[in-house]
Amino acid sequence: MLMSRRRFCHQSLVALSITPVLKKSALAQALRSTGLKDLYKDDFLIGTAVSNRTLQEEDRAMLDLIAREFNAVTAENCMKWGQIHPEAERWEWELPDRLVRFATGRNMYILGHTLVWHSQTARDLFRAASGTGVITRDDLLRKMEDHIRTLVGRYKGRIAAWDVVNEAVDEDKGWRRSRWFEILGPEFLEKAFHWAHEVDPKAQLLYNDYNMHNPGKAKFVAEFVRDFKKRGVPIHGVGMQGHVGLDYPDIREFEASVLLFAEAGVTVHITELDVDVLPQRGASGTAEISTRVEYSTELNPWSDGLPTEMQDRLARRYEELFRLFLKHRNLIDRVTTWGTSDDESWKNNFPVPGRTNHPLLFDRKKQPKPAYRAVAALKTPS
Ligand code: 9MR
Repeated sequence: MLMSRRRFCHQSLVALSITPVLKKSALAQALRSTGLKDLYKDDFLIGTAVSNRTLQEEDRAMLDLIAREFNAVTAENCMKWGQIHPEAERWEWELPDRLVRFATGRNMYILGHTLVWHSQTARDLFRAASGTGVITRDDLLRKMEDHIRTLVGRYKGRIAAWDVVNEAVDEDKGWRRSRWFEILGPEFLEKAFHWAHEVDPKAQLLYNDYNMHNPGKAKFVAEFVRDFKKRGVPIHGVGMQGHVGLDYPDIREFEASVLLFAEAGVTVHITELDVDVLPQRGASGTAEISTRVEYSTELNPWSDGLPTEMQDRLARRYEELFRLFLKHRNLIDRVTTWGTSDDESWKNNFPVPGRTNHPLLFDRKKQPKPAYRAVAALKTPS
């Protein structure tokens, strides 16, 4: 399975012979020069998403932290269609090039996110060339092909894996009725996979979606993955985003989906992990980005920092998730958190704008949280 894993040969941590009292400081010391990526080097890649701000400002502190802790990076936003290819003849290469330079120089696994998605598209993508009406099927296919060939081609051999299609399934209702689907039908997925594969036959090609623990959604995805494989459509992996909460979903549902995708013949990537600690209201336990819930102070209880008891709950939840990932380390290629420190998380503004969320492994001062230590401790001999 993991060509990628073999490429990364990091020095392993010297076994720590420590008493429980010393454990925390010994761990901290050991991790100063190394990171989670080293602890998990025999299990799976450990990744993070890199924000536009980090790339624009060339934020040294953040980039150093990323290089120390992670061996895989995903562009959080800068490779999405609307950002990298905002107009038919305009490509914005600067930020993606910076990311690829940074990661290539450090021998990191780079994940291209994402080739075809219904959200964050270019303004004119679905408009007819004449400027009025909807684009024809053939013209849209041509645009998609040109986009994929140009983007995958530019980074051929350097981007190890692509989220080829993102979020094309509408929970347990089947295909999402997106513009892509309305104009092209489900065939758009196959075309995207074929073109990406033609351009870079060595790249791992993934289908990526949220709420993949939902049994109906997982079944639908596993079925089309099987069908693709049977018909020679080049799909190699499924991305389970993993935008979860402290008590949803049930870990057993998450596990059932990992097994289902593995049985369908692909590897599993955990692509966008974060754990929402804030109160839920309505349909807020989802990553459907059109969801909006109005702000109120009751929905924002930890604006001055996360109390110890909540830090512990978060740590236990991360521990539970990583125990599951370790249990299925032969099926899982990569675990990526959706951002590095809490201040940069999309969860501060979703689904309620303007809150203070604490979903990641590093706090607002870029310091490791108890959740980080819980994840590290799973791989540290005591
Ligand atoms: O984290 C991303 C955020 O900065 C963007 O505003 C948002 C809007 O599209 O997208 C976020 O990332 C999404 C990812 O690309 C796909 N899965 C869901 C993620 C969270 O919305």
